[in-house]
Amino acid sequence: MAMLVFLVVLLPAVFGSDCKFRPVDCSDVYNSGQTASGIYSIYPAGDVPVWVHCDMISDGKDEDKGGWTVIQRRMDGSVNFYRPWNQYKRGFGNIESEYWLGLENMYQLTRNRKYMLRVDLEDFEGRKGFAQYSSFSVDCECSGYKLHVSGFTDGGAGDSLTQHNDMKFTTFDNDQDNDPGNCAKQYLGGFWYNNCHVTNPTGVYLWGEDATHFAVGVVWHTWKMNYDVSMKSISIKIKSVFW
Ligand SMILES: [Ca+2]
Repeated sequence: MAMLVFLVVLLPAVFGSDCKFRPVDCSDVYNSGQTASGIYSIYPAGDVPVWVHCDMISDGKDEDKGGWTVIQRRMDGSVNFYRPWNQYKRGFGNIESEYWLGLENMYQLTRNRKYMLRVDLEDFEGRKGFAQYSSFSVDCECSGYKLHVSGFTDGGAGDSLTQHNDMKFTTFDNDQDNDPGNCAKQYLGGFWYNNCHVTNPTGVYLWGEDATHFAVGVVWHTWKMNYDVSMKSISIKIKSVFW
């Protein structure tokens, strides 16, 4: 009897009212036995499906493998990231190549579960580095989608994100940064700009080093120590943790 009550109470929460499996994030996908990297639909807010790339193979410690929900990816310059607030809010791009998951989805995910974050980087010489953070969350739109990130672990790329902790999100049409001007307009992206940045993941896709316009590229400054160097690829991913 106890087991029956348990099933009746729990199953609708896990599978939804129509008994369809609704993973909240890629950890749920991974834990359901789907352990191949690729495109899956997740339900960050419980009802509306969102397509996302799940990274099931990011290396590191065993407990860090699998179940990473990719929230941003650059790899070939195929998508323009200089976009207005509403698009950063909802998400944009091509799920098979470059995309931004959307601030509202990030908020919905991180309001209900605790997440860690990992940034995987590759330069045009084929070198790789990463940075990992034990805690990541995004506040509601009513708080400017403020970023909370902490607990840095170095994977060779250094810490370019902690300086953006507690910043609100800024786009060219919504200036919430600490600069007298608009950092999104100056550096041609949309980000949790401070005054203004040490990383610019949504900047202009440049093919390596280019000093034509200062710091507008896909910069991760603590790795290259050079604002003119743009990454070949960057993948920012989050994974729910339980403690
Ligand atoms: Ca400003």
